[in-house]
Amino acid sequence: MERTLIIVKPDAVQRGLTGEIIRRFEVRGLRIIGMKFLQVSRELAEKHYDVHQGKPFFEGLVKYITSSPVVVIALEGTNAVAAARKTIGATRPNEAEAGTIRGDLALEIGRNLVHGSDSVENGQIEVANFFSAGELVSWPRNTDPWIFE
Ligand code: DAT
Ligand code: MG
Repeated sequence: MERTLIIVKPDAVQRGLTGEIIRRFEVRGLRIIGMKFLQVSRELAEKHYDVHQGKPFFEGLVKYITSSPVVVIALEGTNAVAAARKTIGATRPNEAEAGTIRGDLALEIGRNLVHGSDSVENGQIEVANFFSAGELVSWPRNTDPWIFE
């Protein structure tokens, strides 16, 4: 089953949008297998955003993600990566479709509320970066047969 890492970013937590954002993934049908509240360290932020090292926005991005607590969530599901990205919407909130998290709740790229893994491979890697094996719960959800064919 595919896995994706969701980060409810500092702006979302500060704005009281944590529940609203979790709700959207939950009602989509993705299964929560891990969740925790933490302040991201600089070291973990640099690892998570390694692909963006050297870009002009990198320093601001690290400052933003480490500035205040976040909620990290590991989700599982068929097509979990692509489904979560659709639910999140385009990176630039002004280009995100209405109905998506960013399209409904955000305005600017540096305050875009939520992270979702961008490939199946990165989903596995990012979940492992934020969760130890013991923090992930493999559980049969009673609604699974009504959501997964
Ligand atoms: P996404 O978060 O949609 O996966 P990404 O991986 O390309 O987008 O970039 C990670 C974050 O970095 C993104 O959420 C916001 C920030 N970012 C990306 N491109 C940027 C840019 N051109 N200017 C400022 N911030 C940017
Ligand atoms: Mg990305």
